[in-house]
Amino acid sequence: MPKALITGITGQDGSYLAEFLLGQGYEVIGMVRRTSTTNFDRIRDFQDRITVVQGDLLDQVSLINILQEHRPEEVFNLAAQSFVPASFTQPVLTGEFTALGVTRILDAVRIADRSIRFYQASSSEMFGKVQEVPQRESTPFYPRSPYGAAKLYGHWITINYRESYNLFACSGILFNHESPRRGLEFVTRKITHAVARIKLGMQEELRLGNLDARRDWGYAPDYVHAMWLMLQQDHPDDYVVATGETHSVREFCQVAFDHVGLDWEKYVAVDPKFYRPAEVDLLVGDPSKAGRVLHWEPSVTFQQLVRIMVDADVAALQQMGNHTPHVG
Ligand code: NAP
Ligand code: F7E
Repeated sequence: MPKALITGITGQDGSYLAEFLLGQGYEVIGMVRRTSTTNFDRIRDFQDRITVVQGDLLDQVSLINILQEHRPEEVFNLAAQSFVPASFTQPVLTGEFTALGVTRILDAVRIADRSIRFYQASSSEMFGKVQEVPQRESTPFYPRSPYGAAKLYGHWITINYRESYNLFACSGILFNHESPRRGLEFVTRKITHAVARIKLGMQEELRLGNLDARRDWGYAPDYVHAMWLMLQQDHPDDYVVATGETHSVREFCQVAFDHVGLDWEKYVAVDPKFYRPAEVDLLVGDPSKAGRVLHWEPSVTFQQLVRIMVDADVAALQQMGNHTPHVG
């Protein structure tokens, strides 16, 4: 039975990846950081089928100990401070988690077992102020946030450890991917959750920032499959994973409100509070290398994604009644 360690297993991608690996017959070790209350909502359904271990990207000793004790063959480094606005208010902490954290775990791999196959969760945010459209593996980077800069460090240190120590280390440059498990503060889930609340009479207005921003939005379960495929190849490499389509935040609102029979313009208000000090205006990826080498392709269209998320939020709210948080 192959064994994999997932850092960030309590996050959106970690939970989907764990389910996927269990389906492939893996033994799954999930690293969680210690907190005073547990935050296992996304992994509750299969928690009894995985091994949860405590560790933190800030604490290298914990990383070395986990690798030495559990001896995984594959490590998926998904843990990070992943919310771009928080990276402007906590830039140093974001650098510790999202940039130096990658070195800590790569070095733990180097010390514990150099035969481990390693996946690093890189991001389209590294393209930032885009230098080419669409963005591909060879496109020059120009990050526009402390998060993007931290991810770029993580990307290059992964390549450096591959070249310096011959590690099987891959970097997946993933464009935005969403699902009903997306955190409530990210724009897609903020919209679909608000649409459901408005439809059910629990909320009257949705306040958003820049409606003109364009993103290449895919479906998270498709993207964790691509992560796994990268580690099954003969050689380690870096891949863009994207749909190749771009849509604005405004279009996302339109499709989401339309789906429940509402006119988005009556409910959405622009609030400059949600503008960023520097914005990424346009992202659209070219996933042709992932298609050619990994035989990967997205299975869910933009319209389907929006509807999946709205339907899930409506169903969850109907089930939970009025006890859900309102995200401002
Ligand atoms: P997410 O939902 O924000 O999950 C992040 C995970 O990291 C959580 O499990 C969190 O634990 C954990 N974490 C944070 N700081 C940690 C630390 N110091 N030590 C250990 N664990 C820590 O993110 P996601 O959307 O699943 O994304 C997964 C990865 O892909 C992230 O690295 C993200 O930056 C990257 N990425 C995401 C996208 C996307 O569109 N989703 C695109 C490109 C790249 P808690 O539950 O304790 O907070
Ligand atoms: O913003 C605009 C905002 O926070 C998308 C992370 O997973 O994907 C994600 O980063 C766009 C931005 O995601 C609101 O200005 C408008 O242009 O959903 P987001 P992100 O910043 O693209 C990348 C690939 C990652 O790697 C990251 O970890 O939407 N926007 N109004 C808003 N965004 C938010 N959050 N809230 C608003 O009210």
